[in-house]
Amino acid sequence: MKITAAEVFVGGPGKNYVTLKIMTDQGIYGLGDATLNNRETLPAAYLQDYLIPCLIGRDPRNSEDIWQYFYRGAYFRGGPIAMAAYGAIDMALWDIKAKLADMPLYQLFGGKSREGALVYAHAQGTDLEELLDSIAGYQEQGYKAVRVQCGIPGMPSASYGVSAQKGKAHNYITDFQGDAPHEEIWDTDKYLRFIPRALDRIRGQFGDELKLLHDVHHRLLPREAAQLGKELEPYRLFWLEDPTPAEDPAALRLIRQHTTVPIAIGEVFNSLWDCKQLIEERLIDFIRISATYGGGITHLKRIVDLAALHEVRTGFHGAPSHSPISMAAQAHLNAWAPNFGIQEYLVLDTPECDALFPSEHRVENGLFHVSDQPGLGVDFDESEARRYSYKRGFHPVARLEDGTLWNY
Ligand code: KDG
Ligand code: MG
Repeated sequence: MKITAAEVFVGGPGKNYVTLKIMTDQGIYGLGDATLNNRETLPAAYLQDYLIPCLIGRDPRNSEDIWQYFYRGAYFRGGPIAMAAYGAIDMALWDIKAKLADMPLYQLFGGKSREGALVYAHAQGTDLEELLDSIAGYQEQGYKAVRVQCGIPGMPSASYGVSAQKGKAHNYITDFQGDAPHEEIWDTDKYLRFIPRALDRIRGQFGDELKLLHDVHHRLLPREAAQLGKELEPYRLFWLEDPTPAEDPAALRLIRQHTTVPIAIGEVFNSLWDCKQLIEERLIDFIRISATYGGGITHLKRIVDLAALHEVRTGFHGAPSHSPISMAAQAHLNAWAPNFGIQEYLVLDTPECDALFPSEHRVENGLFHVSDQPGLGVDFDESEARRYSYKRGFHPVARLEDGTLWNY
């Protein structure tokens, strides 16, 4: 069996999805996602200029060897651009392998460990009242876990994960389009004063059963994060995400000495080597790396296995940064992983997105039910894809009130 051709498409409904399609001489094709949020053209160029030419003629069933060939063969290691490109190839090869086996992908890992995988939705409000309404809305839809992000009283601009305008839905994609990064102002003291009060209200109103998550988005110093973790303990968070910048394990050691709040980190990681120390030293409770930036299924599965050895559970990134193909790759891992924790899930199922990526994966009552179609269980409609073109976007930039650049 041989790879005969591969093509990259960039675009989508409001989002520059980077979709790879690998064709074979047996008529079976595989799909992969290389969407690197707000830097989408870079993995696309890497695929087109360097990787696809080396794929043609290879046996697509040798996904391990192909992964090693690109990873080791590049000489330079890792990085989100390269790992997103290897990740897309790897997903497409597993898609082909499972289609050849005529099985849904999770069967190749060892079958299902659960019928539905717990997901969390994103509740947000420019103020607490709006956030409470947003949480209630998700609870009514059956969600059992909700991430809660709130505008901070007195903060000069919107805080992370919150719409700039009351009553307006926050859209991570269209809000970030434009020719330069939008700038936000951040004030740690105001944030630290308000968040415990907000969690107190939320727990009081929604009771003990609803799982609550909160994303600090890398904005605190280690001592501040330790203080916040301690203050939030009575509200029994499912997790506190990215309390400090992910690349500093020593910060987490300090936080761990002061609080038992569960910690989730890893959405900015792109290799096992980024995750290894945090997992082995049990500095985190959930690993957030994604199939796209994490080099695809082959590499992500190694991380999941390492995490299982250390009682770290999965909580894969699932912002609309990634396409439904990557979500499907993660859904198959989630169905199997003995150490599955939760899956971030932002509703992507607009009619336009469904038309571009048809699939039978579905979320019901807060659980992700993986499709039983052979392969990844997602298709890609090329004629739909031709309706879309690339639009540049940027992550916002955060500054302190005096102008000092901070972590977004
Ligand atoms: O590209 C960055 C976004 O995907 C990120 O800001 C979203 O923090 C995020 C999350 O938890 O989904
Ligand atoms: Mg996050």
